Amino acid sequence: MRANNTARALSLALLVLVVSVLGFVPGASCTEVSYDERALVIDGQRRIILSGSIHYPRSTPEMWPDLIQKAKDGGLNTIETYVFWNGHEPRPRQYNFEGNYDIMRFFKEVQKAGMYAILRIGPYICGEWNYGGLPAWLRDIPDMQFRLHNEPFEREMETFTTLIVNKMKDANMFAGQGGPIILTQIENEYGNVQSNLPDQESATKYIHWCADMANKQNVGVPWIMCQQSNDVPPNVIETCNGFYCHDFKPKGSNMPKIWTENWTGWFKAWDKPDYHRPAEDVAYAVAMFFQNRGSVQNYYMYHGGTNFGRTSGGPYITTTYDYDAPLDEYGNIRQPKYGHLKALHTVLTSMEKHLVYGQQNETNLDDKVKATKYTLDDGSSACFISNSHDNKDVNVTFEGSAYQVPAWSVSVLPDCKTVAYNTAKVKTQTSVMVKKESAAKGGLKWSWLPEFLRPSFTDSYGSFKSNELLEQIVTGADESDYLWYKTSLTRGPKEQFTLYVNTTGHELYAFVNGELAGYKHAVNGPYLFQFEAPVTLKPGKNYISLLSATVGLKNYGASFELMPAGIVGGPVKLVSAHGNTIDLSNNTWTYKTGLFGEQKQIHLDKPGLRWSPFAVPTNRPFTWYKATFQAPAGTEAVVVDLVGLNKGVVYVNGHNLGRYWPSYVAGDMDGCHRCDYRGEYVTWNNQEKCLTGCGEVGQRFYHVPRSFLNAAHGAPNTVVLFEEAGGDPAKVNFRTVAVGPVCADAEKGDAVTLACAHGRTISSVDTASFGVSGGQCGAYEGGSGCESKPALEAITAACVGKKWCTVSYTDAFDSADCKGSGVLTVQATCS
Ligand SMILES: *[C@@H]1O[C@H](CO)[C@@H](O)[C@H](O)[C@H]1NC(C)=O
Ligand SMILES: *[C@@H]1O[C@H](CO)[C@@H](O)[C@H](O)[C@H]1NC(C)=O
Ligand SMILES: *[C@@H]1O[C@H](CO)[C@@H](O)[C@H](O)[C@H]1NC(C)=O
Ligand SMILES: *[C@@H]1O[C@H](CO)[C@@H](O)[C@H](O)[C@H]1NC(C)=O
Ligand SMILES: CC(=O)N[C@H]1CO[C@H](CO)[C@@H](O)[C@@H]1O
Repeated sequence: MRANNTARALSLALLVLVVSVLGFVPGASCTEVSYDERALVIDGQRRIILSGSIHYPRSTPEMWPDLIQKAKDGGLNTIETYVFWNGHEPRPRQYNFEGNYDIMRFFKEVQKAGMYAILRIGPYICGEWNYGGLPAWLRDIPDMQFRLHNEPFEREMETFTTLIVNKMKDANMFAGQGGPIILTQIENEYGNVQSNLPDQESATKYIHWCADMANKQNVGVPWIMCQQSNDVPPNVIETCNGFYCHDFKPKGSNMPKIWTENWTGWFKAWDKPDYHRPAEDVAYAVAMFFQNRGSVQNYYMYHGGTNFGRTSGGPYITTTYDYDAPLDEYGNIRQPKYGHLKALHTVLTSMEKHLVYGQQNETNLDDKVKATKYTLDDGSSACFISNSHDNKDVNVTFEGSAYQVPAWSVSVLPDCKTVAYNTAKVKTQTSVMVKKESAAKGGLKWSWLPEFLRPSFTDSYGSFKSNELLEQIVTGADESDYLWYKTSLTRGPKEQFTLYVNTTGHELYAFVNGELAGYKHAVNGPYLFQFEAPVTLKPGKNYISLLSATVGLKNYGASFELMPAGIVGGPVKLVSAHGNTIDLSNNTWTYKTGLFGEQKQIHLDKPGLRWSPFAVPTNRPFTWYKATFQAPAGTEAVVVDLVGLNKGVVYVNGHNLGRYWPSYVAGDMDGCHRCDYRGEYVTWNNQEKCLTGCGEVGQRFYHVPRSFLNAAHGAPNTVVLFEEAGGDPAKVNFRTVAVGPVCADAEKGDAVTLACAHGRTISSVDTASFGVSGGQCGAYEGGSGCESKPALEAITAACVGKKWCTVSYTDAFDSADCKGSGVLTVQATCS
């Protein structure tokens, strides 16, 4: 790449523009942010940005400082988050900036940690978040068209965007004001859907309006648009999302290469196993990005967290949003991913000047092996050698030295001589997290309360009536998962029918004269299904009561917001054995949003409710359960194990932990039976790999943040369950999440470092072997015949009883039988 004078002049002009538009005088603490074709320019210096996504509503304010500090300790300099419109404005102009929606507090924590921040306003965010972050009440506004050029949508979007920007300005959060925010985003992944939208002209106008509206906000830092692909407005920087972004080039000259979403793993759905993206592959993608002139990189997610309450999107996204991120759902360090990336960040940071100022020279060593050298004016240089073959290790000669580069890996040479890091060589321990039993023996003592359904079995109690079957999102404004559709019909003699209900999902319960006739949910895919059940009608008046339940609204796709939920249009039919059909679709239907228990706020356990400790039922649909428990001692994360339950919602001390659905078992997929980090990682088209949990309960454990608990000794804590479909709470209990087995691989000369967490110590060293024959950490299968007795003894002596230990792998560990066997594998147990 040759130095380009025009580009330099342009970037200078841009800098001047940024400063003058800002309108306030930069003081000592103020930071100027602009960009050029190489990087963001912060206070006159090109910088590399190593950023991680932490979504504030997916954790608690009490967790934020620890999560942010762990990100900083992991070698990041920036925290990124979306802004969650429907969480902040649940009803028009009624705002929520409390608790885990206290966005200002979150940004102040980032600032306190001395990190930069990226503010992705959207306000459409996708994010596996309910309705992509857009408030459902927008649908009630006449002539509203989402994400197209129309006054109602643009007005609401501008009102919310301005509100957030002004809050940030008032708190001096933008870099030019001395705050942490260096980049801001408007819209999100519009390029993925734009060409499928119904009105192309309107779409173009809209996306350009977005850019202009954003620029009008005078935030003093650049605006980005991620995944805009085509039709990129000139006044924003286009950025890339994906598993790999090294081949990405932003449209428009003089723009740096920014990766807004490097997917560290993948989200989970109730019917899917757990996704894992190997640490080697994430590191490979990041190293490739920086090798190929990337300079701003964000991990999506660095901490995934939890979809508390009714926030999960989908439909069918689980309550856990762990994402296989470097920090797990509970905020624990996930090893080896966290440590392996930290080591990469350390070496990349040491090369920062070379990466953003160095002259780049690429040498192709073969079609998929490339050496890249960044040389500074002072003659110093930093190098990468990448091997993109997915199964061929190579030996290459570069500048007179020989290097072995494993398949699908990048070697990083900060001095162009010594390999300081290879993405395929994981030197960090693997920590296997275990769920420790902690509840009192004998289990929890439950009492119960039936959901008050009787009024739902009439056709009078309701909010309004209509002669058609209405869509649920519009009708209920997404105030509850539940919508009742009720009607009645008068019959002569007793007669058998089959009841058919066509619905757009997501779950349907059908009652006839107060008896549950059956229930059904859509299987993943299109959410349309037909419910069918035999029913008996009696002489006189018969009541048909249909309860439709949503499990998170769609968050992605062209016109996703118009994807209906509920019994839209039906038909709802009764068909007799003789084929006589009674079509109820145009009957008078009475509507009621929500359940009585929700209205009465049973989850708050207010006095006056008649909880019964007697004859606690099992497999009884529409039942509330309550128990008290002691908070588990210590600081380890707490989870509630809901095995045995069916589907519903769980609350602790009034906090909604999210929807639960342990009766949903993850399907079997080929990806559960193969895991090679080499080769492209994708999560679609049956190309998945490294999945776990096939055939197991989709989500069994639900996070109970410590701040939701009353920790004082003897203080009661209350768990309330709303079991919708009928389950057994007998096995429900509380557990803590702790490091169990830890394992490490080392080559001669490496130090083996093992560490527990939360004050636990190493209780035993179980394996020290040159090559294990199979299994994985926690369950290595021995029998390779290459156990090293000296290694086992030395590591046992150094580690047992310690919170952490380091032992060097020297010649002394070589065993007679397995001389020169190379990699030593060690397994120990924390307890
Ligand atoms: C780039 O590297 C190649 C191979 O090492 C070398 O022949 C060439 O002179 C270098 N080019 C520049 C501009 O440094
Ligand atoms: C690379 O070189 C090493 C050391 O000389 C040798 O053991 C190995 O087999 C070579 N690998 C390949 C793929 O040629
Ligand atoms: C109702 O669902 C059934 C079964 O999927 C389907 O065959 C039928 O066409 C649907 N009826 C309407 C009107 O959509
Ligand atoms: C219900 O009403 C709609 C709209 O008036 C009409 O198109 C439809 O045919 C009616 N269905 C039945 C079963 O009468
Ligand atoms: C750059 C990149 O990998 N983009 C991918 C993002 O994800 C979509 C699917 O959701 C792919 O189609 C893109 O190729």
